[in-house]
Amino acid sequence: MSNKRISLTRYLVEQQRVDGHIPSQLRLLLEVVARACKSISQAVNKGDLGGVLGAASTENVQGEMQKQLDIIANEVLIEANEWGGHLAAMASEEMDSIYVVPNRYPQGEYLLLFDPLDGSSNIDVNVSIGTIFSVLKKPEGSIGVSEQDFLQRGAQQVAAGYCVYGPQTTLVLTVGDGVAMFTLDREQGSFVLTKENVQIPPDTKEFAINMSNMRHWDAPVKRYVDECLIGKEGPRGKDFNMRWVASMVADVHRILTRGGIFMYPWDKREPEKPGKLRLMYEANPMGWLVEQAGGAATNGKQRILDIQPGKLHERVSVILGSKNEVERVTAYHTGL
Ligand code: AHM
Ligand code: MG
Repeated sequence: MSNKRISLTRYLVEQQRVDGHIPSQLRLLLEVVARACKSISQAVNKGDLGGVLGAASTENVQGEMQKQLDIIANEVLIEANEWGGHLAAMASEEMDSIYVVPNRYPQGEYLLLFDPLDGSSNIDVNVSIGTIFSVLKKPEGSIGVSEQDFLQRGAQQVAAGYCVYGPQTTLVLTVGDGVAMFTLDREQGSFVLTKENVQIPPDTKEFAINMSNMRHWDAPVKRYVDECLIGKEGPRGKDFNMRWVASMVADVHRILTRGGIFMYPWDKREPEKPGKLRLMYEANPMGWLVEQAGGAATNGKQRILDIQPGKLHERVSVILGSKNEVERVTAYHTGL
């Protein structure tokens, strides 16, 4: 990368103009999402000073208690995005059904899905959290907009990303041409390109999984983790390290930065649930980012991005990160 500072705006304009990767409506959408993330970042930074910590007295559609910041972040994203004319509708972890852009505003061609504040259990303890988003195109010829329009495979995403609120606020983005990272310069108030062409090394010695669920796992996941734990003396012939932030954004950010494997697999606690994480606004955007950086993402049996969603808040088992490790865990499931 050259020494000159490239802002997110400039990066997107160049993607639009030089490379033809993004139409102007999509560029506007991404700028608006970035602006919303800046404002969420400010609320996160204020913490107790802004009175934003602690629980709200509501539950979301998944039956999880909401935190005040979950609700604030959701509102910030909706308010920022509803009036610009780039969207037809939005969907969020924190809303039961889709939010159609009110008819006082122009309707756009895109659909935006988000987990407004991922890692909710880390909000009050000052550990990294983030926003995850996925962008789809409204299917051609559909009249009005319905939940059905959202039910597209992850492979059909036109943009995806996340913003991690940690020691730095970093926005990570793909429009299908690799992965770029932008760090928030708080003095200037703008996101500045700090990494391009992000690549995940194919091999790793670091795994991320909630080990307290071990007794509930299925045999293939147990086998993989057991082999990591045996280390040098076992079939892997090397020692492994473990990291688990419990914010998917932070765990995936580490993997995009230095490699690793992240798993939130199906387990026996609630066997009818395919997993904990949500397909459309957690696994799909993260899966595409990881693939765009040379990694892989599966549910143990198939590529995440090939799964046809049956409903908006569908859950999925997630195994993603360094390609050779993800392929190994997947092979333990499929027997191939
Ligand atoms: P959330 O969207 O309600 O925050 O839940 C998703 C989070 C992920 O960020 C993280 O990987 C996982 O849940 C943590 O789960 P656990 O509490 O089992 O460690
Ligand atoms: Mg989440």
